[in-house]
Amino acid sequence: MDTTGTIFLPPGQSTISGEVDALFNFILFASILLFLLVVILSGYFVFRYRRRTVPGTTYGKDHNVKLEIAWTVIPTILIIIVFIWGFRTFLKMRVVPKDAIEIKVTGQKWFWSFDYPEGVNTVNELVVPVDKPVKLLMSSKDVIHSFFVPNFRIKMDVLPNRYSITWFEATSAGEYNLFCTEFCGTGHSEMIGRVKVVSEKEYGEWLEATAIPAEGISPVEYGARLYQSKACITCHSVDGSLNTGPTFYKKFGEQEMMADGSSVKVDENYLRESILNPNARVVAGYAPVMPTYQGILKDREIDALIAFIKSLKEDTTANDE
Ligand code: HEC
Ligand SMILES: [Cu+2]
Repeated sequence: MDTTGTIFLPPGQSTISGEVDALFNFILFASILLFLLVVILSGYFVFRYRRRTVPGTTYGKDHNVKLEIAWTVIPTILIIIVFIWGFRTFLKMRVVPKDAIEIKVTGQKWFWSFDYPEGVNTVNELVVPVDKPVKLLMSSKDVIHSFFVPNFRIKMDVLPNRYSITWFEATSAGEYNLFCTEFCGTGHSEMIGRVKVVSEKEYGEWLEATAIPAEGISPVEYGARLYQSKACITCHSVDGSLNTGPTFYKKFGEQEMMADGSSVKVDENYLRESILNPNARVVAGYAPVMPTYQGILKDREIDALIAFIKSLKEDTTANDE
């Protein structure tokens, strides 16, 4: 159900979003109305029944039964409505449809990775078909994260040592933001991903193309794709510009200064170590914030990334996409 969005959230693009927004707006406007009623009446009464100069003046009324019943019964009815409405929506959000596609979500410092039943793995990019329920089975490798897709109106904590589950069904194709809303550490706010909603046909094609990626393309091209799909791009540039991590431009074969004062020649083994065990040797001038890709990248993928970094020695124009 598409909605135009609320004053706080972007347009709703999932089957549940219309219901969430309607309930949210109901609570918001009922609260505003009651707030105004109480504040305006209080203000009026303070003025109307202020102490007069004539001593000994009293007013005959000290309570009003009808009024008291009204202000007890009306809020009670409102709260019952909110409870029943909210509980029904909550159940819909909790009970995963049987035919849902199941995707494993892993949160870690500081990115998201997704594992598909077909063996495909992506980083910070969740690709799903439109009009199909998708179940997310989520866990964390380190601290608590929180998976939030504003357009779908779903938000769920992602915990270490335990699975949490949420689901959604996207109602229109497009690209939507994915955030981590656990703001208790430095990097959560940088765990920005995308949810790409595509047609069923495109989804099948994408799975196929991603599952057998080395087919028909060179290791350098494959590496260039991984550089994007595995989120290296968020921290490393290929044109020499500064970022969270050092640039890959003209990196290969260089002599690199480490934080401990030693220097290292950038060769294949050093690159491999930097990807799998980034804190073993930290580049001078940078914080040790690179996540380990141990268990995420396969050997073939590491080979391709190294080939890609090597190719940036001479020419970067081919990788500007
Ligand atoms: C969250 C940010 C971040 C992401 C994502 C990231 N890196 Fe890094 N990377 C860093 C930082 C910071 C350093 C420098 C500190 C260090 O050596 O650990 C670094 C260092 C490196 C180095 C050593 C560079 C040098 O100049 O010696 C290589 C190689 C590297 N990363 C490769 C990758 C690859 C390949 C990916 C994607 C699969 C990736 N990184 C993803 C932040 C990141
Ligand atoms: Cu997080």
